Amino acid sequence: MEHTIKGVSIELMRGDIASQEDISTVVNAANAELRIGGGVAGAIHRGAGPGLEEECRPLAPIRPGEAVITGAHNLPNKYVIHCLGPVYGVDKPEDKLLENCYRNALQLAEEYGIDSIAFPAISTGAFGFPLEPAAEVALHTVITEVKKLKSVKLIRFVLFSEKDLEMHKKVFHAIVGKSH
Ligand code: AR6
Repeated sequence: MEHTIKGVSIELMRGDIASQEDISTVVNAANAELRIGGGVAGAIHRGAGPGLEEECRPLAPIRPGEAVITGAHNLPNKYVIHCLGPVYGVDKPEDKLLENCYRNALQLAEEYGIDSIAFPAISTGAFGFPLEPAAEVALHTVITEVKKLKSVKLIRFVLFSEKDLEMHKKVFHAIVGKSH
């Protein structure tokens, strides 16, 4: 699914965040230490190779909602933006911290003149954020930020399962149907 808002293409698709060959920057659902982990962080660090952890070391630890940028090493991209999502029920307010992840990632992308960025569904795996409210925060934040973007022209959400993709589509249409 693809939809253009104010000249920025927003795509929702099913896939693996570590195999986005046509995208310049991928976002990592990181841990505070910016180390290899499970889920997205595992796929990204395995794809990038050990050089990524090495580059990350002096940037860690990061706080919930924060984003930092590194090279992509052996991944087929130019940069990785590492975001620490909130642990649901622990890091509060969860919505605000999750919103900060998406906003800070897009701000960093603008600072680096990045034209295309792919996000996973941050915090919805090991960190336990329920999918529907997480999709609402993610899509609402991105759609709100679109008007500020100059260099970013493509924002892709890469969802791991069909169920996750369908939920994001439903939420996206509800938001866009209301305001655009
Ligand atoms: N590509 C796209 N999405 C994926 C992939 C993939 N390769 N693998 C999993 N997902 P998670 P979090 C989905 O747990 O909740 C890590 O261990 C997954 O189904 O990766 O922010 C870190 O080290 C889910 O919908 O991130 C941290 O400690 C979503 O991506 C912690 O987990 C996010 O799941 C971060 O937890």
